[in-house]
Amino acid sequence: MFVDQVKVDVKAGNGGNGMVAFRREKFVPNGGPAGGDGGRGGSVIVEADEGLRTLMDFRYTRKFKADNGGNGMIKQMTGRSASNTIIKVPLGTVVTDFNTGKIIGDIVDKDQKLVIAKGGRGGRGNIHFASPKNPAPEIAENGEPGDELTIRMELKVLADVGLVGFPSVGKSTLLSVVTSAKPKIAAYHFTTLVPNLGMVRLDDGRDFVMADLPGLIEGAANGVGLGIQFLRHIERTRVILHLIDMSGVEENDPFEDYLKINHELTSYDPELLKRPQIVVATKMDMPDAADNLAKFEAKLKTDHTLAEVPAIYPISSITQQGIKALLAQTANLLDTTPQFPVKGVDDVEHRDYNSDVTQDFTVDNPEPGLFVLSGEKLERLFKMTNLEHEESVMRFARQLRGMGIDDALRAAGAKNDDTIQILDYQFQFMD
Ligand SMILES: Nc1nc2c(ncn2[C@@H]2O[C@H](COP(=O)(O)OP(=O)(O)OP(=O)(O)O)[C@@H](O)[C@H]2O)c(=O)[nH]1
Ligand SMILES: [Mg+2]
Repeated sequence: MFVDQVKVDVKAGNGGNGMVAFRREKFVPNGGPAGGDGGRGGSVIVEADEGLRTLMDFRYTRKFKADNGGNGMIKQMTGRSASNTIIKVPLGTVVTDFNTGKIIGDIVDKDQKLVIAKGGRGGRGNIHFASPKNPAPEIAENGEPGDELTIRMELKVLADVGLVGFPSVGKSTLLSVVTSAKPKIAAYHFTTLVPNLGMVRLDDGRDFVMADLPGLIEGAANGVGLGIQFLRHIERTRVILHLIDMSGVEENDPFEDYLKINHELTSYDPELLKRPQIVVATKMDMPDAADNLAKFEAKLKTDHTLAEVPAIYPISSITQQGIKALLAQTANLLDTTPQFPVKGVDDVEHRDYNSDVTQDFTVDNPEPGLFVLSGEKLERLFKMTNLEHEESVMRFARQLRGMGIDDALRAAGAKNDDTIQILDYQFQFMD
C-alpha cells in the first residue's frame, strides 16, 4: 500500500516546574530563596529526509511526543532541558493543522525544519520572585504546557515533469530509459503503485526531475482505480507529458483515451489543464502504430473543443526513436514555465502557537453557586500555578483580577463563598 496521507498526533513536552526552596547555610537562619527554574520541554519538529519516498513509516506510528523539561532543584539549579523529537518526512510533504485545516508548512528544501509543536518554557523558581517586601517568597511557576495538536501530512511529489496516462501506455518504461530510475515494468495494468522519480540530464547541461505516476482511468477524479490520491501529485508538476499508446494492442481509441485523461485532470482541478502539456505518442515501433497515429492526428485537428491543437511527439522507448526531441522540448517548456506554489501556504515556518492563544475567557453558571471559567490563556496560567503554596495561589488570584475575571464573575452574579471552577480545580470566591 502506498501511504501518502496520514493523520498524526503530536505533543510537545511541558516545561519543568520551578522550585520553592531556601538556602540552608550555617549561621544564616533563614537563607534567601534558592529554588531553581524548570528546564524547557522538547519540541516536535518535522524535518526533510531526502532518502524517504513515502509516508509509509507513519502507518503504525501515529503519535509523537517530546519529553518534559526537568523540574528546578535546590541551590538554584535549573532542570534539564528535554531534547526535541524529530519526525523525518520526504520532500514534498505538506503539513496541515487537522482541526483548522490551516497549512502549517510545506517541506520543499532538503535542510528544512518545521517546528510543529513548541515545547513549554520552564517555570521560574522562587529565586525570581524575591522582592524587598517579600524576601522569602513561596512562589514558583509550574512549567508551561507544550503545544498539543493533530496534524495531517500529505505527500505531494516534487517533480518538474509528470508522466500521465492510462495504465500500460509505457510511462515507467520511458522513465527507465531517460533516467537511472529502475521502476517496475510489466504488461498488466497498475504496475506502478507509487510515484517514481528520476533525474533527466541533457547533453546541453540542463536537467529536470521526472515523475512516473500510477496509471489513471476514467473516474479517477472521483476515486476510481488508484484514484484521486495520485492526481494530487500532478498538482506540483510544471509540465505534463501525456502518454498515449499507439500500438493498438489495448484496442482503445487513442483519441478517446486522450479526452478521458484530460477530463479527469480538469475534474480534479481545472488549473491542471493550464499547465503546458506535451502529447506523447508511445510504442511507435509497433506495426500498427503509424496508422493509429495518423488517425489520432486527424481527429485531434477536427476537435473544436480544444483551444489549440497540441503538438505530438511520437516515441519508442525500445528503439529510442523521438526521445531526444521530446526531452529537448520538455526542457524548453520548463525554461519558460514558473513554479506553481502550493495553495494556501502562509509563511509559518516559525509559527508561534502562543500568539494564537486568545485572551478571551468565558464564565458559565451551570447551577446556583457554581461558576465555571474557561479560556486558553486562563487555563495556561492555571496550569503554570503551583497550587501547593498559598502564596502562589494568591499570585494566580491577582493574575485573574488583572484579566478582569473578578469583575466578570461579579457581573455574572457570583457572590462571596460561591464555588469557582477552572478545569478540575475548585475554590471559593472571595469578594
Ligand atoms: N513495443 C513497445 N512496448 C513498450 C514500449 N514502452 C513500454 N512498452 C511495454 O508496455 C507495457 C507497459 O509498460 P509500463 O512502462 O509498465 O507502462 P505504465 O504506463 O508504466 O503502466 P502502469 O504502471 O500500469 O500505469 C510493458 O510490457 C512494456 O514493455 C515501447 O516503446 N514499445
Ligand atoms: Mg508504470
